[in-house]
Amino acid sequence: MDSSFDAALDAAAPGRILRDADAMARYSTDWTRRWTGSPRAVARPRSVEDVAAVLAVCNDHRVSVVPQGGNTGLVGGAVPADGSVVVTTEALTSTSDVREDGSVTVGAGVTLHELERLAQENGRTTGLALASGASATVGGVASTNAGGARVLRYGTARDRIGGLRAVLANGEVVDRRVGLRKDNTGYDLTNLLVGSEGTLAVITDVTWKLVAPHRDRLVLAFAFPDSGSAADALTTLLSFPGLDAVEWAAGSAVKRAAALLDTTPPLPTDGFWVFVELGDSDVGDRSLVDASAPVIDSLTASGLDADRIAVAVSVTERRALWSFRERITESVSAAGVPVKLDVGVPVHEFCAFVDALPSTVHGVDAAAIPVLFGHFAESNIHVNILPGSGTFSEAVAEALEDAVLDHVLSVGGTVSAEHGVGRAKRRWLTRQRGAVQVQAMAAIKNAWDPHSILNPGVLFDRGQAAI
Ligand code: 2HG
Ligand code: ZN
Repeated sequence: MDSSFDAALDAAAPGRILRDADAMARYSTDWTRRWTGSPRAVARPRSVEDVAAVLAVCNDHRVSVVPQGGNTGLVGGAVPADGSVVVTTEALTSTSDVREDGSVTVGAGVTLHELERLAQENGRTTGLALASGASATVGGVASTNAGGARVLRYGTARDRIGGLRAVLANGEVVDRRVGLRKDNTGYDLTNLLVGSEGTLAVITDVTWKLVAPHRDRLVLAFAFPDSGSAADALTTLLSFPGLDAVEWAAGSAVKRAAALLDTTPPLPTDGFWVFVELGDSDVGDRSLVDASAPVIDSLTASGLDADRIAVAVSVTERRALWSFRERITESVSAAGVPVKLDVGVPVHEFCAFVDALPSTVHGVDAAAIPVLFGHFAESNIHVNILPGSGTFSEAVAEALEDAVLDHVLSVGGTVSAEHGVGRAKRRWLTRQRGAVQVQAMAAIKNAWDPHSILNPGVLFDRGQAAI
């Protein structure tokens, strides 16, 4: 690469380009520690004009660009390709006023927790709950169509995003920030960019549709003896009034979170835990405890022991109970570098799939330790697999992924329910979506990014988006 590129990059965003190895280190490896790369530079644009100028230079010189938000992704979707320029959106932190319709436009670098703070100051809430919300940015959430714990009530990021602004590979700007509630004028570019994982444009601003908050919440946990009894209870669980979330974790996963928290779980950890979160906005004048009582009665009438139910009322109690679910990811990371899979299966396959997972995993590596949890209402299973000792070789990691994902596909599930494809799941994209759909995606990619500079190796093999 000629030095004219470096000079042009410096001129595109003066003072905003990092090349020092130490300064670039935190942009080079992602949170999972499984993915890493060596960028040639990191650009920290402060405005959409900076982003446009950086992209135009990279496009002219055919240098790869890797857009990066909070670097909390789990599929290697924002890890630099070697020799690429990382464009971090962390300095894009503008915020608009909250409008009368509850929408607000913020820079892509605003974190989810900052957006939540802004929402609460204005008597609203974001409707998106991610354990990584302190670091995850709105731009990253948009690019990956993040899900989280409250999808049941508020949908995924896609449902909360009313508009956005993004810079195309050649530096041109697509501005859809206005986010009109009704606007049937041609292709929906906002929804195309949401979930496109940085392969079509760099999202610089997002218009978020805030929602009305609850006045009160209630968190419940149920320690079912096994997955079968939990699955049998799903319809009843989904009949709780004011439902925000129905999550699950194997008892053994709860035990890990408890060890991390240095505390004792309030219920037995032999079986299958379900966590339910309720909000009071739609239960009228009744308290959540009163409103939920009939459903609890029907669960006990169907055979669940009352001493396998925990109810958390105060903020402190709710946080404590919820942390047995929310801190599992952290407890897994503390134990080693896991193979992380995020699969979804049809609801009627959930039980058989979860019960078969240990033998699926042990068929590849008898010492491997599956840690299972996820989003019960969406039949979404976070399959984390820890090595019995040391670290998995790449070959064993791939064999584990193949064994689990083959099973997922054989029952009509998805190899990525909410974390995206990134680099990690690319091998399965054609098997998941079929050649016709992948070619349709590649045609879009090639039209928007003809020199394939944006996030190469994500979704498509590097240089293989061609049709
Ligand atoms: C969650 O639901 C996140 O907690 C992380 O999606 C899942 O660590 C994981 O596998
Ligand atoms: Zn999740």
